[in-house]
Parts: sequence; C-alpha cells; structure tokens
Amino acid sequence: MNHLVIKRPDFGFAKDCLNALKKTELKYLLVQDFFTGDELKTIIRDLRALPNRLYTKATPGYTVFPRPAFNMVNPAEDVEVYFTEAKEAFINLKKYIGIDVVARFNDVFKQLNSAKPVQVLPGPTDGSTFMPINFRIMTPEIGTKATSHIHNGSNITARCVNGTYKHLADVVDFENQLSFFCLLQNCAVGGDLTIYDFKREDYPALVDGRYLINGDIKIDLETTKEKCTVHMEPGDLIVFPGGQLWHRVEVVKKAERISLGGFAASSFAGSNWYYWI
Ligand SMILES: O=C(O)CCC(=O)C(=O)O
Repeated sequence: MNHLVIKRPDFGFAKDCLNALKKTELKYLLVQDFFTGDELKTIIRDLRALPNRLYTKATPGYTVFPRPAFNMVNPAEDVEVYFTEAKEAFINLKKYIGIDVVARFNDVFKQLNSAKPVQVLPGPTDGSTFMPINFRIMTPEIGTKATSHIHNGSNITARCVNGTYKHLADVVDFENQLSFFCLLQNCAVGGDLTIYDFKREDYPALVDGRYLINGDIKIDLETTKEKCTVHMEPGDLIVFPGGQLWHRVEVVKKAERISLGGFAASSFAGSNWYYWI
C-alpha cells in the first residue's frame, strides 16, 4: 500500500485523497505544515491556559478537550447530554483557542475532496451538531491504554451506535471511516503512529493486539513486521483509513504528546463527506 506526503498548500496529487484513503488505495496521507511553528506556539499556549474543568480525563494518561461523542463508560448515554455539551464546547473552543482550527480543517479537507466542502456532522435535531475535533494529551502513566491500545476506529464507533452515534450510523458509512490528527507536540520517547497491514475483517476479534484461535496465537501484532511506523513532526497532519486498518500510537514513555483530531466518513452513497469526534 502506498502513502503520500505533501506540503500545505500544495495539494497537487492529493485532490481526491479522501476517496483513495477510503478505498485503502493509500495507507496514509501526510500533510506537512498543516500548522506553522508560530501557530503551534499560539495553540499550545492557549491550550495550557484552559481552565482545568474543561478537560476530561478519558483514561489514565489520556486527557481530552472537549470530550468526544462516544462515552466508553456509558455507551448508551442520553444523546441530549452530549449535544448540549457540544454546544458549550464549540463556544469554548472559539473563546479559548486563538486560532480558528476548525476553519483550517474545513479548508484542507475541501482540497482533499476535489474542492467539495466537507462538513462538520450535523446532529439529529435542528441546530445540533457533533464536535468536529478534539485535543488529546497523552502523558506517560502506568496502565495507559487509550490510543496506545491496538484498535480500529469503527469498532469503537460501533460500541455507541445505540447512543450518541445512532444518528451518525444512519448518516455515514462509519465502517470505512478515516482517522485524522495533527501532531501539535511530540513526546520525547514513543508516540509514533503504527499502522498495520491488516484490515478489521482479517482479525475481527483482535484482543489487546492478539488474535487467538483455540488458545493459540494466530497473530500477535506486537511482533509482526507487517506494519509501518510513521514519525511525524509537530504541525504535520495525518489522514488514514483508521476504521479499516488496525493501528496504535506507540506508548508515550517520556514527556507529553499533544494531538488534535477526529474522524471523517462519507455518506453511504459516497457523495458527501463529514467529520466529527
Ligand atoms: O490523536 C492521536 O494521536 C491518535 C488517533 C488515533 O489513534 C485514532 O484516530 O484512532
């Protein structure tokens, strides 16, 4: 599987990349200079000034702002709770982060979708909307799981399809969703993204990176060589078929890693693209 590296704003070969990624014709797309060095400084300064109450500690070593729609602790959470919080979160994002990060994603996704706008996914009722993206802060902590756990995004989405993601599952082809994130700050050891050459359906019952048949390990993703590990620089954006390909963030062992990302998918007919978290 190929990958493509481009520099914003030169989108040349990448004009229909969202569809190529969905078809797994591409393993990943890396967009360098998604944010410039000065923009990164502003974003991180503003993030650090955010009141503590706005952060959600999702799992040990993994803190997010704002929270995603999926609620792993309570997958059947009342949708009203999330959409009320999302309204507030949108206001806070604009109030606290001095750079319009959503506008940047809108701009770049449009370039990667043959000049057709990619919208933030609307919610089930008039005026309600999913959050487009969130900040993810990973710190070295014993027991860290979060995205360091080998996973694919569509399995996670599927866990909430009776709750906050019910509407999403009606509207978008989430099984083929893409994952995307911009690395804002790298950690000192660990933190690279590993994408395996295995699809969800190759190992549908993968548990903790291991696929067992009759008690024997058929595949152990910890040791396989069929993978690539992508080292990113701060300011790089990566987009990859995270709903289809097993992947992980290597365990953060030293210092803090900060990323900003979400998920994207097309409508079932493939004509419209949306993104959300
Ligand atoms: O934001 C990150 O750093 C990791 C994202 C990820 O693992 C995912 O989208 O599935």
